[in-house]
Amino acid sequence: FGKVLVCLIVFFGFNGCKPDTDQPEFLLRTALLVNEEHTWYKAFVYFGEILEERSKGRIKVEVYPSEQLAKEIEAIRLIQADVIDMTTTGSTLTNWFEVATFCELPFLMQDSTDMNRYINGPIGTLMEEEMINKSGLRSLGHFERGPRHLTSNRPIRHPDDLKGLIVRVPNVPSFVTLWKALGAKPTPMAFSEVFTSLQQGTIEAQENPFALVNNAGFAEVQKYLNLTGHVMSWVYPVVGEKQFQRLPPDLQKLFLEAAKDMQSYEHRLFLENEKKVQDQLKAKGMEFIEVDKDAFQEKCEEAIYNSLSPDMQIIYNQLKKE
Ligand code: CS2
Repeated sequence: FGKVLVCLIVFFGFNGCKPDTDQPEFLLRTALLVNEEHTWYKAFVYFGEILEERSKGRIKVEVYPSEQLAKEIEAIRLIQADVIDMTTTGSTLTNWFEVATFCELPFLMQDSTDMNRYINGPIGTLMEEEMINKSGLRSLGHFERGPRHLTSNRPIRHPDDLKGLIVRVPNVPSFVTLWKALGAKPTPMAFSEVFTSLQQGTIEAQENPFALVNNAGFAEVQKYLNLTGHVMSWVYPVVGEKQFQRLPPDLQKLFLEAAKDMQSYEHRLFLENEKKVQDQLKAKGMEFIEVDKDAFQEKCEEAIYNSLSPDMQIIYNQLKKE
């Protein structure tokens, strides 16, 4: 019923009730999981502004924060159903095609140099092809993210401290493998449910980059920021391929150019933000905990490798060798 309601609201609320004169030729609705303060939201708002200006009002973008329009998986499905148009996503796409696992595989990338090599290398090209062919989404570039860290209400310094800890993870298979292998109890859950579930105690921990921990207000319900740095990752801003193909060639060109500018804009904000958000988290009372990273890596590496299909293991070995 929820989904039907979303469709009705989207169709009639934003399309049907407005007088024709208000309607741009192309209205693109974007569902984001972050709130208005996050760099991804700001980047999409900027994208909308430059698109509207450069297309002389032919394209308009609406951006909905905090999973108000749809949770990540639903957003992908609604884009595929041509109900909404854009979102951000990454390794959640593993549910559609396996190679997406490499944009967020635990303990694979070390730094942004590795990341850029992957994105611009054969693996990045393959990912973008699969994205169109298997999930009907077109990549609009990438947003680099800071490393993911574990937050909790008891300090975690070593995998032994994790015993039985209920950790929320996104709907990403490799994350379930990771936390199981480490001795915790991973529970997949949509992002917008995490705050309340932490508050109510149905989950005890979650893991995300500094920026998102801060953005979602987790400092109110989590005391420790354990510096596990277990995953480096990026997300793709994406548009439905069907929706993209509907644009005439002149607007397609303009759209892709504006997307490049959105990526640079977001990257600037991301770099400015990384240090600032750490200070903000400390000011809100979070205690940063040094962890035995090697112990984490050693305990889960084999399980992660074994969870990959033979084809993905070949890619993994190649990436490790580079
Ligand atoms: C987010 C997601 O839900 C979350 O915790 O950080 O963006 C997550 O990274 C997904 O894997 C991206 O597909």
